Amino acid sequence: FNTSPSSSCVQVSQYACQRRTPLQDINQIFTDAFEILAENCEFLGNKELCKSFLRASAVLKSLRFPIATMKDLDGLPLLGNEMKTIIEEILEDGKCARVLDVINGERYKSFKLFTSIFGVGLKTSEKWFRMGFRTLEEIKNNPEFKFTKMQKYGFLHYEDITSYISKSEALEIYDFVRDIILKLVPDAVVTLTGGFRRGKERGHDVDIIITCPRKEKEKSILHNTITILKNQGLILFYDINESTFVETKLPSKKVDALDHFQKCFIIFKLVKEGVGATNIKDNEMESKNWKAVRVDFVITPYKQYAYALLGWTGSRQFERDLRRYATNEKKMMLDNHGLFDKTKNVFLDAYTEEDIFEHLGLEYLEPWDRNA
Ligand code: DCP
Ligand code: MG
Repeated sequence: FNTSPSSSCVQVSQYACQRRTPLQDINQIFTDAFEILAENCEFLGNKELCKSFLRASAVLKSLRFPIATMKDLDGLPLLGNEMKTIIEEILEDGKCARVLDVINGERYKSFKLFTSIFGVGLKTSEKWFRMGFRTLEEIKNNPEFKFTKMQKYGFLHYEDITSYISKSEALEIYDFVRDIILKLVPDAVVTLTGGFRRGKERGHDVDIIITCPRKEKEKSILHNTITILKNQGLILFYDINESTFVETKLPSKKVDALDHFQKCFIIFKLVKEGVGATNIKDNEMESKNWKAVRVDFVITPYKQYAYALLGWTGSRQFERDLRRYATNEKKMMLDNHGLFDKTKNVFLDAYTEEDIFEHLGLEYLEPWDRNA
């Protein structure tokens, strides 16, 4: 797998699902540049160019050697002239003027700031930017603004939510929640997914996926768990989206479509033992003994669990390439709910991620090799 710069003998696939992409990225100087440019395109609504930058970045992330000369790019897919110009400039100067322009640009800076608030997406950012706002203070203190409840709590816990969650914090929450769920439903399956499952040491949220092999038994888990957590005072905010999943519906054609499973977006109160247990008056000198942490719960029927797990493990770019591969190379449709074979006109059952890779004719990749 791409261990040598003389890539003549190794063909690098254009699909991340046919390459191993471990966590360690030895071409980060280039992939960071591409990802900033991609993000800027996303903020500008230029989806095609955004895709091109992300695919180029993902190709470089899969290499097991650092790009040292332009010759090292020979034979690599998805690196057109636009991409090569950027790589060449970084090789020569250690930086790229186009990237510097982006990160110093008003629009990029504002969108970065606005989208960092829980509950604020591209549409709201665009609106605020057009209205002339540039800082969080201007927005927070504007009496005319009507914020959603999510945004209100996003502002309230802004510092905590925008700081990183460590793996040990994620595991602490996961263990705690799993114990509660297993007391409710002993044969429930509770899995820590997202970036932490791919081996990341830090993340921006804790993604937990839940199912039960006994049909329909998963249905009571979410509300009962939330009630218990609420009673313990551990929920700062929550928003439950009920399932709109329909088993007969074909997988979505949109690559980034959200899934229809029951889920809950939470701001969890992670209490740190032994911190801030001072008896000094409420406001003075008291260090806060808890941290607000973003947690997502996703509940799936057992039949869809493997697909949901694969979908929620990510990375986002890995998922996009899996779907693109299924569509273009296999005449199949893949999303978080299932895999439909258009040639045979059937949904393909899968109970493990290995089953899904097999249906797609792909060599199995472990979660830690999916860091595209
Ligand atoms: N995902 C999804 N539907 C959503 C949200 C996420 O299918 N509504 C998928 C896409 C990601 C994976 O779940 O590949 C995890 O999403 P995150 O945004 O939590 O990303 P990571 O966990 O990979 O990174 P981070 O450390 O930023 O949380
Ligand atoms: Mg995550």
